[in-house]
Amino acid sequence: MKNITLLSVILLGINGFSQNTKSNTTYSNSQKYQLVWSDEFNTDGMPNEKFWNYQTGGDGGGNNEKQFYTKSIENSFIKDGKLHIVALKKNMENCNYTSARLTTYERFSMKYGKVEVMAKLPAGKGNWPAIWMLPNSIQEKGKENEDWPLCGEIDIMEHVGKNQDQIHVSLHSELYNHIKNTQVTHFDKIQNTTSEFHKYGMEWTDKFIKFYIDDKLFYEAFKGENGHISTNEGWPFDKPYYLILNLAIGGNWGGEIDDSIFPNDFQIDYVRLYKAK
Ligand SMILES: [Ca+2]
Repeated sequence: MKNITLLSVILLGINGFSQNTKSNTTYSNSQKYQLVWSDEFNTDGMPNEKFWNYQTGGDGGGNNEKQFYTKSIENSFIKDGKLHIVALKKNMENCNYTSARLTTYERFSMKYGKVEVMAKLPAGKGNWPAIWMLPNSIQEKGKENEDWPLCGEIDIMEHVGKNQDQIHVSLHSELYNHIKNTQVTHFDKIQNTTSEFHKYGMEWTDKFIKFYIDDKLFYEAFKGENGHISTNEGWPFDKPYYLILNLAIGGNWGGEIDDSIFPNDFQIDYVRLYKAK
């Protein structure tokens, strides 16, 4: 999933808002992490704008997607401890569907660390929920700006409803991206992704990126190995990235849309971001 919407420029670096800095966790390689940012979605109503930025509009996300992203509480709201991103069959400008895309851009970004998102995916042909990251550099104007795919992209979870329970993770770069069909990607079946919550995780250091589902290693890539040359063109993952949660409809990958699936509800129990201790 790519997104080239431009917003105003503020680089927050790895500092940001923190709800809870007390919890510690231990991960697979026994590296210890400290929670530095989280949203447990405990307060009903609109998502907290101290934590989340909306990217709105119907530009198709560079993939010919069919939704119009809004800031309406119809399309994203918190209820009973969960964030709901809801796609609706509703006309908005030139689009036949509405949905939401929330990001931590200008709220929190991180270089290295660990991401954990507990989510239950929406079922149905035509949808395309995603948990992913882009670097601040895609939004910068002027000298620091990097266009996609040179900037890089980290896809922690992608699922298209037409392939039920097939979870994809990907790393995109100038040398490896889906336009050239050279992206670094991995997919596999995970049971009950649309009926149960699963934890989608990513561990990121200056040497590797590893993806986890329910704390089990799903895929790993190492800088400088297997063609991942260590320059920015091959491994653009040494700079601050922000997190994105969205529910796309249709498009080049989402495909044909079954209009009976709406309202289509992507539920997120929590987002937790950690730094290595
Ligand atoms: Ca929660």
